[in-house]
Amino acid sequence: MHDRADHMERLRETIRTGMIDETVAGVKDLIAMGYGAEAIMNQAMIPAMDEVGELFQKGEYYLPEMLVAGEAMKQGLANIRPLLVRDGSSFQGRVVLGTVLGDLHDIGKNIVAMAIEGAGFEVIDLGHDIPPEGFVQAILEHKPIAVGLSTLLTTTMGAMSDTIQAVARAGLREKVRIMIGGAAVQQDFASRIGADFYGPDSVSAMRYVRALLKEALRG
Ligand code: B1M
Repeated sequence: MHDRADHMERLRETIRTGMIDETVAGVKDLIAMGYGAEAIMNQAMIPAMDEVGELFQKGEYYLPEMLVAGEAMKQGLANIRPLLVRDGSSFQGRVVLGTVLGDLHDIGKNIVAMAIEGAGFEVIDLGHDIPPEGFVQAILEHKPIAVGLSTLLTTTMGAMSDTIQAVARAGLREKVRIMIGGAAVQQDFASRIGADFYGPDSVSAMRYVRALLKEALRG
């Protein structure tokens, strides 16, 4: 019989080694044991991704291992989603999210989307590898309260700046707030490229859009 800590450790291991079915079963077990979404993500799932990143950096993992671990993570998260996302009946406003051009990483962005949806917002998730014009089009079409850009690669940080400039060129900069996040970026970069907000994690991003909504309702 395993105790609770063993279940967390086991989930970390199944994600790290890309065992998809076992990951889904592990997430379900932890939910049945009464763990909340944040505990499961913060104690097992996100640390597993960090371990995968370290193994890749050390040359012990190659792209295929990172890929299957990422897939296990995504399938596990799909089972966490119902805990975080309400039925949408308390619609509060719309937020556009996407990972910028050249970057295929979308797990962190998906977690941010779940947190924001969970707070009652409608999220228009554009996906990954989104060119600046894709964000501009989405702002015109959906008129969101905020746009969120995510990136994990240092090589695609420039695409964030390009996107903000494209939004400004389209005459939309005053109409929408832009937040950025993802492991490659920090506050000083956000300030430098003229983003309105840098979110280190999903909760801060969710709090920011909530604060924006309060401001809009007051305004
Ligand atoms: Co890639 N990868 N990867 N990868 N990968 C990293 C990012 C890397 C750090 C690994 C390493 O070397 N240690 C490294 C980047 C180095 C760098 O640029 N400094 C790297 C590399 C090099 C690459 C490739 C270039 C490898 C290659 O081809 N040689 C390649 C790039 C492909 C491309 O995008 N063009 C590549 C590919 C991949 C996979 C496709 C195999 C897979 C992605 C699967 C997927 O996303 N669907 C993958 C994975 C899984 C990783 C690691 C292991 C895990 C990423 C992850 O999901 N983290 C990663 C190592 C690591 O991060 N430790 C790595 C968990 C996630 C919850 O965290 O995304 O940071 P994160 O999100 C957080 C916060 O940052 C924040 O909230 C989230 C929740 O707390 N946040 C926001 C994120 N977006 C936000 C937006 C906001 C606010 C907050 O507002 C809008």
